[in-house]
Amino acid sequence: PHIAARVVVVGAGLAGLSAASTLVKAGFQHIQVLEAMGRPGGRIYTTRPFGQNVIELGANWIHGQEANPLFLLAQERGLLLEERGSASIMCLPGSVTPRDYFFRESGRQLTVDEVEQVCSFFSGLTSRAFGSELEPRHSSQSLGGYLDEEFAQSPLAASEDGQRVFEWCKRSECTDEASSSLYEVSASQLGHYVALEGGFFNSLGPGGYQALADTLLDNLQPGAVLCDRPVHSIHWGLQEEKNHTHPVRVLCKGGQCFTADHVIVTVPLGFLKENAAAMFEPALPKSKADAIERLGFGTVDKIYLRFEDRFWPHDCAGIQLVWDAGPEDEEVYQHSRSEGGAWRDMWYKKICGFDTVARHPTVLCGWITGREAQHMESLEEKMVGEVCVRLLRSFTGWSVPEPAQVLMSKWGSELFVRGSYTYPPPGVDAVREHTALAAPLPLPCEAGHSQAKPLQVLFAGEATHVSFYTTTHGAYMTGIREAQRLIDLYTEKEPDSYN
Ligand code: 6YU
Repeated sequence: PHIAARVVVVGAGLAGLSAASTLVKAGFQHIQVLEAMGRPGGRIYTTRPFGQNVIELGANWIHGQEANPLFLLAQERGLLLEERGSASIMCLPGSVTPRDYFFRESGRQLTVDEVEQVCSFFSGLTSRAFGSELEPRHSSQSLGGYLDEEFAQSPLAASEDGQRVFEWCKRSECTDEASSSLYEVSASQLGHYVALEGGFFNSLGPGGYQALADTLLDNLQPGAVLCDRPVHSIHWGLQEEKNHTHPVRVLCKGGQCFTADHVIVTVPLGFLKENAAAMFEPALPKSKADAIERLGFGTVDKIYLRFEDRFWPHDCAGIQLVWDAGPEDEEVYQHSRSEGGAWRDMWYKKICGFDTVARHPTVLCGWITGREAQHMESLEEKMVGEVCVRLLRSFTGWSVPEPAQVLMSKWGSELFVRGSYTYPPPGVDAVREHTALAAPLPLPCEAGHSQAKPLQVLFAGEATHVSFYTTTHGAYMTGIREAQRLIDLYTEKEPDSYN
């Protein structure tokens, strides 16, 4: 069918591109994607700063295989890495191997046994949270509070090394949760996140994540995606009797104006937190404004260091930093909260460690999260590189050369993103808030009052998925979900459930 309705999609990340491509395939003739940045992809950001092999500044992996449509798409297009052994693996408590070298601040290397025992105990605890197997007394606790309480009862807590490795586990888990601290994440709400079966770290081939975004772009007409078009405001509920031919008008910063029957908004939650109040006319309903405020959106950054030569042993997959008193140590955390900005001077203590990088034999990738990551973004790359080298030298005692190149992501300062991904803070009903964020406007109760046209403003994006938030497949599925609402509207099909 040829469907003449005009649809504007705001944002050309995975959600926006999957929405646009699904609509085009269903016969929609007038699709315009407006992207604020100079490139499509959003939080997929594949670059080549160190030669021809890719470096991912945003998403790296496809999480899970079974029932993961993005994994299937990548497989169908031959975009997956063929040799699984050559993928980059991020060192998380659940994926520690003997090839991960853990060092104490004193320069002493910890034994594999010591590290593995604590990490596997830690992963058991987080699995219970993700599996909704927490006891009722943990239901209002933060993830950090729950973990501390359980760890205190374990014999592993008797050893000082055990305590310090446990702190590393919490710091490292912050990269999964994109949070400043696990004391700011709800323990019980994590149970709503669904981890798909199959490898957690499925890697893409030589074209990286951008190759996957390109398969969606290929379905669109030339000119369907306009970059450098930041949307300034969205005016909806416009009525024909007042001479409006379409119910929605989308205004870009440069003054360009697009009229539409429907707009699909896929901007990140971080952008909404900062701009939603001024962006919509009429203003968003309270349920949506509350969801934007209540859900958390934190920063995860990567620091890439390229050296002329490799200085670490061949069997070493990464170097992990175990502090005597790091920022996820509860006392340090509470103290730094009461002391205001004291954590700024020690931002580098939030770096979990440095992992090796696939296809880049002389590159290390450091991980840092939260307010400390945001602070790092304000520093010069050269200075960040110097701090990293100082840490590597003092923890390992190895002779570490100056890096030839330093490159870091800046997701917290990126005006059109303002962070990395979504997490549920303590006390928040995550399912309710993700659902409220996803609800199209006008809401059914409002539509009943007037003769308002349906589905004027729709919402997609990672943060609008109840169980796959934080992920690329979640973002991808929400784009299809919103496109499907419109397809059903024009093909008069009984709508399915849109979850
Ligand atoms: C994944 C991974 N991965 C690392 C890092 C980051 C993220 N994720 P987009 O932002 O893409 O698009 C919106 C567009 O809108 C954007 O282009 C804007 O410029 C534009 N825009 C904004 N304002 C506008 C305006 N006014 N006008 C016009 N346009 C405007 N996900 O699956 N695997 O390895 C990682 C990682 C550093 C930053 C990730 C990963 C998250 C994904 O990147 C992200 O969800 C999607 O790309 C978002 O797509 P989108 O379309 O919604 O928005 C709790 C718990 C769970 C347990 N954890 C599970 C694993 C969590 C992930 N873990 C690892 C993360 C890594 C390493």
